[in-house]
Amino acid sequence: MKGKWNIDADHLMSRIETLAGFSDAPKPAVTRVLYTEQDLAARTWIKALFDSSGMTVTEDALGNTFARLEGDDPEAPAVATGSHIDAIPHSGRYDGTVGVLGAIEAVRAIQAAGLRLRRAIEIVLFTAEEPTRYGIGCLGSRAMSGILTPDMIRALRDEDDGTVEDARLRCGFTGPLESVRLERGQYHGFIELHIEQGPRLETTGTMIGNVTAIAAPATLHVTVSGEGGHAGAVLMRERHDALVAGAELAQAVEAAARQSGASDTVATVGIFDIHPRAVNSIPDRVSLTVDVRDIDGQRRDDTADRIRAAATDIGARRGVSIEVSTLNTDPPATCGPVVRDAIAQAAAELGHSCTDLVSRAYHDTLFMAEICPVGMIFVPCRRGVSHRPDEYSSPGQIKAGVEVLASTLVKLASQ
Ligand code: HGY
Ligand code: MN
Ligand code: MN
Repeated sequence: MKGKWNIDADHLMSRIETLAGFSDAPKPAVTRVLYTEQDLAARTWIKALFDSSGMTVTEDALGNTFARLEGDDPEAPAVATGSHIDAIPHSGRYDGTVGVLGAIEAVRAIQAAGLRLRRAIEIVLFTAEEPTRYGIGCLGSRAMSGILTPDMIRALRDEDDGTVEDARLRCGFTGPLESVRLERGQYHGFIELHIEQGPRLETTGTMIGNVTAIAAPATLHVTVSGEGGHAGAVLMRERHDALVAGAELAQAVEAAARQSGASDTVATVGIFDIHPRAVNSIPDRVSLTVDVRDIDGQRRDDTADRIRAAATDIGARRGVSIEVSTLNTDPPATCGPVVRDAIAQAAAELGHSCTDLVSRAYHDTLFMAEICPVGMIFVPCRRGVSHRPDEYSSPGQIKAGVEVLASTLVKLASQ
């Protein structure tokens, strides 16, 4: 049944544009990093939207923000939805924001329809889905799941050696870190609306993606230490050049992923820092971060092992020391029937084409899966582009996603 909901797509798109304005990058790019002024200004703006929706708003010790629309049965675990509003440097305006602003619009449509629901609906604005500031993704949901403990949070540092503690308290997010963790069963189910960040929906002409599984990342930190020296004086046969060793390792990262034999295995060197970075000095130290992902945890770990073995071989051959430390190896998540069936029924009732697919990006849903049954609704994005300023999803596509989200929330909140 098409057009069941009265979704104001124009208003939603204008809100996405307003949110994109809270940025440390010139338009059309967006940069919005955890606990920065722009992040806090954006949060304040979102909380005002929550307030004007008549929802009660709470925040936890990391800044995860919860907006609650009460149901008829206060004993029944709520249905949760939400996403993130932080944005990696020089990226787009739809990643995460569609799931937060879309949830607000879905709840508004549900209220406008005058529906009484058994279960409360909670919209969650997760703190720091992106790894930008502290090097680890999904900081807020990872802490909610208990996988990231308070002591592990206290050990995190940003590139200025700043701590989460100092930053969160300065932003007014007080309270013990121990209070962030949510018990299993806290929610009846969690659904995240998100752009696909891949080309599948667009190339198949499908409006809605019903996510089956979420690939999980492992993050390796690599430090290569060589001898450095004068670029003119040290002969080639005497060199222990950290950069060239690091470059060879970067190629080994690509080879390690290709060797898995599965297209679901991906590996990326996203950060490559050089020291002392002087035109006439042989680099004596480089540091790299390696992001390895797969929907199959064992295959991903085997790929990481191949990378470690390559580091040992390169280090021995080139006479440099290579240290590989593991920051995180997260379990992939499976989206269960409780939420997935509701998404499929909602899309069918609304007349939107729908297909099952894997999420190659990770999301807060990955960690919410430790707390309750989860699912994700994907909408197409142009040429699958994301984490770039030209990221785009159309008003019609986002509207369809919000309609399916509204119907899915009603189904789950009525159970
Ligand atoms: O990297 C990711 O998959 C997510 O966009 N943070
Ligand atoms: Mn992202
Ligand atoms: Mn995202």
